[in-house]
Amino acid sequence: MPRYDANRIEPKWQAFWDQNATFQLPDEIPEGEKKYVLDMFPYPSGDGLHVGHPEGYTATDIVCRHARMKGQNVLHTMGWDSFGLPAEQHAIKTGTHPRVTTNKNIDNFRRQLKSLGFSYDWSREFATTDPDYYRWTQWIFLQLFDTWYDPEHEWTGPDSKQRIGKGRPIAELPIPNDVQSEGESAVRKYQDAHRLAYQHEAPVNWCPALGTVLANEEVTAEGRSERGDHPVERRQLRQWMLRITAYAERLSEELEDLDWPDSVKALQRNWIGKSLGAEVDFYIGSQTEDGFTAWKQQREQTGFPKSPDTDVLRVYTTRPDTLYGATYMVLAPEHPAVDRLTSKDQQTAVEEYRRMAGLKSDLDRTDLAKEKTGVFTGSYATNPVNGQQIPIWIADYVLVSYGTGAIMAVPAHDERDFEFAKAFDLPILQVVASTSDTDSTIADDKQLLDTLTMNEAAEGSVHVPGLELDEAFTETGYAINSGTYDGMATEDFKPKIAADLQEKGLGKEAVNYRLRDWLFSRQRYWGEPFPIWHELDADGTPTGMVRAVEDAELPVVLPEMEDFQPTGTPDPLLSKAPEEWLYQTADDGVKLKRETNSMPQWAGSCWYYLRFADPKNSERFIDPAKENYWLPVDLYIGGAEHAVLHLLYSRFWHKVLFDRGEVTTPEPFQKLVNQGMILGAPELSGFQDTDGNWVSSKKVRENTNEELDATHVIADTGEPATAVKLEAEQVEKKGENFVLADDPKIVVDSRAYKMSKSRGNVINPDDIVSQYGADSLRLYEMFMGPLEQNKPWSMSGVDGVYRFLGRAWRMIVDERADEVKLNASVQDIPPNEDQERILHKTIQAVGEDIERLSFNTAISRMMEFTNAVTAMDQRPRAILEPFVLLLAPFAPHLAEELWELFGHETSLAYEPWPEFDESKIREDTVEVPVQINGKVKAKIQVPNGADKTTLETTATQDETVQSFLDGKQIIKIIVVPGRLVNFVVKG
Ligand code: ANZ
Repeated sequence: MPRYDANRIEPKWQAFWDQNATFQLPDEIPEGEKKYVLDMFPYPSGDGLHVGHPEGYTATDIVCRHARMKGQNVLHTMGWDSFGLPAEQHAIKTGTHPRVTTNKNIDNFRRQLKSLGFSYDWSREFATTDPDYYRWTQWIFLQLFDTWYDPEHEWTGPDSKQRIGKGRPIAELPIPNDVQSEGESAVRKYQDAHRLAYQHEAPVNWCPALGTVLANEEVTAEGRSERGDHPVERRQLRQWMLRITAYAERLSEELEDLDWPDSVKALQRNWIGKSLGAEVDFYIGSQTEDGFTAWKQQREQTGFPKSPDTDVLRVYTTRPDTLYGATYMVLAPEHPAVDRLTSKDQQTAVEEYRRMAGLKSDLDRTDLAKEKTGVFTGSYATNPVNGQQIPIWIADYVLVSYGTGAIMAVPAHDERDFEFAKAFDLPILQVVASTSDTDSTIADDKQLLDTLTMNEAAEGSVHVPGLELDEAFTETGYAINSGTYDGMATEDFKPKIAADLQEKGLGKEAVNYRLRDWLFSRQRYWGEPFPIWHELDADGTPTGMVRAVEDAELPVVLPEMEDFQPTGTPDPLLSKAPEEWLYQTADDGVKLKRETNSMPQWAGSCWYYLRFADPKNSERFIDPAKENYWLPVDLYIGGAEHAVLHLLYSRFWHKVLFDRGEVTTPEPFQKLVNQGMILGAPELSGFQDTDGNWVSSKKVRENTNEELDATHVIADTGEPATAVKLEAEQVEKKGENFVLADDPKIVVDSRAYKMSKSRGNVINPDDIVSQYGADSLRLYEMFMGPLEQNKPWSMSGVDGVYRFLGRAWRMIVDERADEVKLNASVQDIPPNEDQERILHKTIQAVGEDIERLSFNTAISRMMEFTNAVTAMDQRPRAILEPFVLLLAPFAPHLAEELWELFGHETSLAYEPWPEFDESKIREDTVEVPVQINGKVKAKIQVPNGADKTTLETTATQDETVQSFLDGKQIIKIIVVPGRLVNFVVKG
């Protein structure tokens, strides 16, 4: 029986596309227009494909299939982001090499993706774990290593037109004379300190129980490991860092011209966190009036130095207008001046505090809700504007990595400072008021400032009467208690004081970015080895000097290892590698040891889109001509979870390559779309026991074949389960939740949630393919709703599109015949006007909808077509064939099968997309209302597009109209073609 049988049709066409290499691009650059459509390539996890993957992948597949039919050259391919933690964790548990696990998972992903009929050029497939690929990841790292950043350097873009300004990366670093004169080793140190890839002692998350260092993403908000929930400590370790901050300005500003969702642009800008303010120096030299005066005089001469001398603390503030309200200073516990400033009697307290702070993450430290902690250093600084001496504290709410690592604290106007001042009884001085009416200000500043004697402040015993603010006043307003600036509006005061400070050499305007340099080291085996040697002295001790692995020696292939157990120290796993891998002697006789850190998983995904355009090139990471033709990516679709890091990191690498003249576009991804999340079906959300554990309904049902009762135990929790069949009368709605009527202890949650194994609401695409077919899965995922929206899965929805495909099949195929043949109503006759109209309307709508990525509406239009044509006894082939072409991007297997049935011998993949004819869409006749003195009295039928005369004659001759005109005098006839005829009459 030739019913619609996806399981017969789909493997047949998948084999056909494979054998005929239907979607394979030639290696050479084609002629004509290009379209580069990219999916975010997956991490091949052991769980296999998730229904979220085919959502974006179907969308891009439709765009690609449509573009090919429109005659464009389409680059569309797939690969694997296959380094990563899970394969390594599996290796630790089972001893299986991560490569084995990874390859197995890749095979499974490839099989699953092929079963969905995506039109990838599979000849371009690669994995980030292939040495042929990571050879170039290492090469790009060396470009970063070989590029210097000097904030003083004027720079012009590689196209020599694009003026990029100061502080841009340079390939040749000018070496200052004094460095040069110190000899080669000083020069090398100077260079190392200016590289885009540099080494730095940075705090890492060290997890003793797992014996490994964790990435920030692997640490929970509670400061424990995501895996296993073990405590995580902060440790200082030598790390590779990438100087992404050198690109902060461009990464923020150059988002402007991209066709990306506003929300993603906002997230990126926010992450980069550009803020405008000022740097100000507070004097910490001899705390006498003479000392301070001398310092100020000297500054008037020298101006504001590039880097602060040891007699000052430099702060970064976004509110220089609050300078008069600074009542104490705070240094980050790690600030280099702390040792110098700590007085003898405060030493123990300071040391203890620094140790404690080192154990906390930045997130913990800056959490507003956390109780403020800190210690007085025993020293004082002088406020440059008023000579006031204020105590210097250390506290962990100030981060060493932001601004200058030191702040002037203005408790009256900053919430964190306010809480801190309250906790330690430090003075609070209001310097901004909401009104310019200075009479209403509360304090006499003279009297107030007099109360701030050093000792009292240090003891925290100063109470300022009349100034009991309940909370920090963080808004802008007008200056008070600010000397000659009193009464100035904040907006005017900020630039004014910055300029005044600059003139006196005490401060200057400054920009800051929240973005931090990118910590690029991991301590794992399953990552790209760094192409770096450490030089050793005769005893085998590292000298601190590094050198790049020679180009000819790339790739640095991962050593073969069998033991994947963590070292148990913060030493990377690669330090267990065989000696022959680890050590070498250079041509110049220097003993070398390999870098044993590995790169983070982000590295491989930073540039894969470039390699897809030239995946087999063994000479270069990409042929410049191919880069020039294919880049940038025209459409990039993927999950919103990559809105910040992946996109930011790849933009950064791309810009470095651009600056080095290796690529020709400043941005990699022109248009970006985030697909919405597919949530679990509400009916699969499952059950929650009174402890809040989720128990999937599937699990509950699977556990027993019979109806559950109190004697059965819920699989995951061991709790007894009462009857849990989801019958409407058994559940009661309680707020957002439903509870089982006969056992309110079990909550039935009917909302749609993100699919997760623990909730048991995961749908496996394989099951849908075997039950309904890939075309149904594809169509359903596109029909669920707008691409960008989150939407819940529904089995009945799948059933609905499956029935539509069955109808489309029956519209063309004779289901009652013994073999597959055309339906008798399919005839070689010319279509009538109605039939042409519906065809052309569908062509127009589907084409426009695909361009707008509005796939759900396109599918509706095809459903309408199918319903209309199925009702016809005679179905001209001339409207069915184009319909099959419209359906092809969405349900390609079914479309190919029908196309073949129509007698075509080649694939429809490159068949021209049907053209729609505007004239065919127009209805032939239209109905036009006829008014007598503005009231509709009749309707007339006129040919579409009829002119004024025709309308007027037809109306005048219409019987009904004549009956109204009878005996009346026509004064005027108003005709609006296509719209109305109005007779103005008298009598
Ligand atoms: C004085 C002041 C007064 C501030 C006031 C704010 C309000 P954004 O906008 O995020 O750039 N700050 C500077 N460096 C810091 C560090 N290393 N750790 C913690 N806080 C730091 O924040 C800039 C403001 O955050 C700066 O402006 C500084 O406090 C604080 F009414 O200076 B402000």
